[in-house]
Amino acid sequence: MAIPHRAFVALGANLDDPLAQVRSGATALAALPDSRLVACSSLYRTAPVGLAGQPDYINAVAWLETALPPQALLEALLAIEAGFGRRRDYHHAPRTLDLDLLLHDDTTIDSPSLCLPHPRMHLRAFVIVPLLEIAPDCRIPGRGTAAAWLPAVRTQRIERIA
Ligand code: PH2
Ligand code: MG
Ligand code: MG
Repeated sequence: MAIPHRAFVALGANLDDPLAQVRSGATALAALPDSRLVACSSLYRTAPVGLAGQPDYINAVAWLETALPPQALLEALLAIEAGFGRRRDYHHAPRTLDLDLLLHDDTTIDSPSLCLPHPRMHLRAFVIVPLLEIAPDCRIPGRGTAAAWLPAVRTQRIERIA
C-alpha cells in the first residue's frame, strides 16, 4: 500500500439479526480494495440514541489501514450499506447496517457529504467505548483524546456482548 491511512469506521445495526449484520459488515470491511482490517472491537449492545421506541443497537468500531482517500472510502461504505439492504426512510430510522466514517488520519473535512471527524462521535458511548478498546491512545482532531470523553458518555447504556 503506497500511502496507508489510518481510518476508523463505526458499525451499527438494530434490525434483522443485528449481531449477524455487524459481523458480516466487519467481513465486508476486511474485503475493501486497497485496505486492511487492522482490528475490530468487541460487539456491544447499546441503548438507541436520538430516537426512543426502537430496538437496541449492536455496535462496534473497526480500524482500517487503507490507501483510499476519505471520499472514496465513504463511497465504498455506502456501497456496502446498500448491499445490506439499507433503506433511508427517515432520520435515525432503524437500520440493517450503518457504517459511519469516524476518522481518517488527522483530516478535517466539512462538506455536505462528509464531515471529519464525525461531528457527534465524542458524545456517543457506542463509539467512544469500542474505539478505546482497540485504540486507547486515539485522538480526535479538535477534541483531544477519545479517553477524555468517557465521563461525558457515562450515563449511556452499553454492554459488551461478544
Ligand atoms: N445510530 C444512530 C442513531 N442512534 N444509537 C445507538 N445506540 N447506536 C447507533 O449506531 C445509532 C444510534 C444514527 O446512525
Ligand atoms: Mg450513524
Ligand atoms: Mg450513517
